[in-house]
Amino acid sequence: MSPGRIGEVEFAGAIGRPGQAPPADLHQVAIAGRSNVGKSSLLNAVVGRKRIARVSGTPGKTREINFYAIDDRFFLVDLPGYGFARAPDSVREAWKRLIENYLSDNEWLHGLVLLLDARRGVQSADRQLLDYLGEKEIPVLIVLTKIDKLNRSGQARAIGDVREDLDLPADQVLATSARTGQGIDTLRESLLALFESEPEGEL
Ligand SMILES: Nc1nc2c(ncn2[C@@H]2O[C@H](COP(=O)(O)OP(=O)(O)OP(=O)(O)O)[C@@H](O)[C@H]2O)c(=O)[nH]1
Ligand SMILES: [Mg+2]
Repeated sequence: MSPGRIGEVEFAGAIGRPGQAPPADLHQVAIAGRSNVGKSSLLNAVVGRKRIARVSGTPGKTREINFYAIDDRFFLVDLPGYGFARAPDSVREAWKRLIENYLSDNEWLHGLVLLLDARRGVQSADRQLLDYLGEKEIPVLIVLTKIDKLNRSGQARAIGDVREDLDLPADQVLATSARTGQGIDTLRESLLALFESEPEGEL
């Protein structure tokens, strides 16, 4: 499948409970990461629409799995954030069930973009998700967000630390900023390239 460029973007629907079906049978790439890491902002930047996904300074803004149809051909999926310290255990458990249910046996899922805050790097909740993705053999793209908050040397250090923590080759950590647009074109290309690979269910 070759999705080409991003044209029309439309909110297609949301899933709030495990087992609920996506709004359509379309190929998918999901965006995941801790609460407040910048998932919705990055999605907006990648599709070139300022406010299609809701952005908020309050962690836990996105509580459902939101599906954005691109040219009616595939979905970019905005996942609810995890690791929000002030969320009660019951809420955290519900998010985990929802996300794991979505990720497991999803024959339409080509891969996941995992966002890490450039200032925080890899946290334990990120490792848990990475372990889970490894088990399921779901391809992952590692992306640093809010890189604009660091100066040049800070940026290099942040990228180096994540590469080392995750034992990744030099070109596999992408630094981005939804604010300045840094890394967004490259991210869009890498993200679209995920659609060229086989989805999970066809492995
Ligand atoms: N400086 C800077 N701030 C950013 C960037 N991306 C997002 N933010 C800010 O970070 C906050 C959270 O952004 P969201 O896009 O809502 O984050 P999210 O990961 O979708 O959050 P949840 O839906 O709560 O999980 C907002 O105040 C954004 O304005 C960025 O690249 N640079
Ligand atoms: Mg969000």
